[in-house]
Amino acid sequence: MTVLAQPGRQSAPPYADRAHPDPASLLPDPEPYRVLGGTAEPDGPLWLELYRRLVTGRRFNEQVTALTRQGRLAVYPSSTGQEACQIAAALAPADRDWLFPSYRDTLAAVTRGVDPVQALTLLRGDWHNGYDPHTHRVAPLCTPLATQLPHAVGLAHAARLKGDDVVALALVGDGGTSEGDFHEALNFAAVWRAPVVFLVQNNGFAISVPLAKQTAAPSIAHKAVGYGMPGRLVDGNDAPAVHHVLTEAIGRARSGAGPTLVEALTYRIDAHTTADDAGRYRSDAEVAAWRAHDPITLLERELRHHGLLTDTERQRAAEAGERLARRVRAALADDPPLTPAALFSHVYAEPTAQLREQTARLRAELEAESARTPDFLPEHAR
Ligand SMILES: Cc1ncc(C[n+]2csc(CCOP(=O)(O)OP(=O)(O)O)c2C)c(N)n1
Ligand SMILES: [Mg+2]
Repeated sequence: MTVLAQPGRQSAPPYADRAHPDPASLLPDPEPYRVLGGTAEPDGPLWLELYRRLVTGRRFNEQVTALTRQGRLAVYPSSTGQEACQIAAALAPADRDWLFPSYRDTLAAVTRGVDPVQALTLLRGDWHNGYDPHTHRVAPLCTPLATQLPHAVGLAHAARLKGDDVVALALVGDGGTSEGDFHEALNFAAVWRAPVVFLVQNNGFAISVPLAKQTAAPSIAHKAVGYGMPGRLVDGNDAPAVHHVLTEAIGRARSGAGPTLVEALTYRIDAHTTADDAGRYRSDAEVAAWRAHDPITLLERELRHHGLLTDTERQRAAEAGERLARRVRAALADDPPLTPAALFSHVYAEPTAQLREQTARLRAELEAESARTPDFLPEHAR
C-alpha cells in the first residue's frame, strides 16, 4: 500500500520499537484454500482417518439430535455439515496442545478423546461441564460467545512464559467475531506473539442473523491484517484442506512466529439448535446447495477417484458410527444424577451471604415439593 504525503503536513518519525509486517503478507488468498478436486497427491492414511471420523461424527450428531427430541438432552447445537472443521480441529493439534471450543464443538471435544457422555453433561441440563479439562486439554464447551478466546490467549501466553511447548487452538463462530472478546483476544495475541490459532467456523449465520448483517469486511480472514497476524481462508468442508491450514498455523505458532486467524467457510445443515426453526430465515435451495458440498461426499468422491476407499473401509466407518451411537443411546437412557443444591457449591471457595441464602431457599423449596410428591427428586438427591 502506498501512503501519499499530504501537503503541509510533516510525516511523523517512525516508532523505534515497532517493526510492522508488510500488510500484503498478511492478507488471505482471494480464493479459499482447497485440496479436494485439485492436483494434490492424496495422503492415504490421513484422508482415510479423516473420512472414518467424519462418518462417525455425522452419526454422533444425528444420534444426539434424535435423543434431544426424545427429551434426553435439554438442547443440542448440531455440527452436521461442519464436521470437517470439527475433526480437523481435533486432529491437527498435538496432545500437549489445548483446544478451546464453543457450544457447537462437542464433536471436536469427543474426537479429541473426551468421553461423549461426559461431553454432553452441560447439554443435559446439569450445572457443570462434565469432564476434567486437563485430561485431554479441552477447555469447557463455552456458551457465552467468544469468551473462550481471551482464555486461549492467556493460556498460550502463560505457557510460553513458563517455557512449555504448548499451542492453543480456539474455535469461534462468525457471530462471535462481533464480540469485544474477539477483538481483545486477537489484539493481545498479536502484540504478545502468543502461540495461539483462531479458527472461525463461518457457517453464514448467527442463529437467524446472516453474515452480511454481521460484518462489512471483505472476509473475516481480512480482519487479521488489522491485528498484525496472517489471515487464511479455507474451504471448511474440505477436511484435508482445513487440516493442512491448521497444521501450518499451529506449526507457525509453535515456532514463535505468533498467531494466525483462519476462516473456514462452511454451513450448518441443521437448525441453530433443536430449539430453532431454520425455515424462518433461510431457503431450502440454499440448504440444498450446501448439501451438494457436503464434507463426507467431497472426501468420499476423492478417495474413490484415487482408488483409496474400499467397500470394506466404508463399511468399517459406518460400523464405528453405529458403535458410538449405541454407546451414547445406552448411556443417556438413564436420567442424569442431578443434585440441584450442588449448584452453589463451587462458585466461590467461601460462599457469599447471598449464595447461602439462595441455597437455603432452594433446599426449602425442594423439601416442600418432595413432601408433596415423594419421588420428585431421585433418591441420591434427597
Ligand atoms: C455473549 C453472548 N451473547 C449472546 C448469546 C446468544 N447467542 C447464542 S448462539 C448465538 C449466535 C452465535 O453465532 P455464531 O458465533 O456464528 O456461532 P454458530 O451458532 O453459528 O456456531 C447467540 C447470539 C450468547 N450465547 N452469548
Ligand atoms: Mg455462525
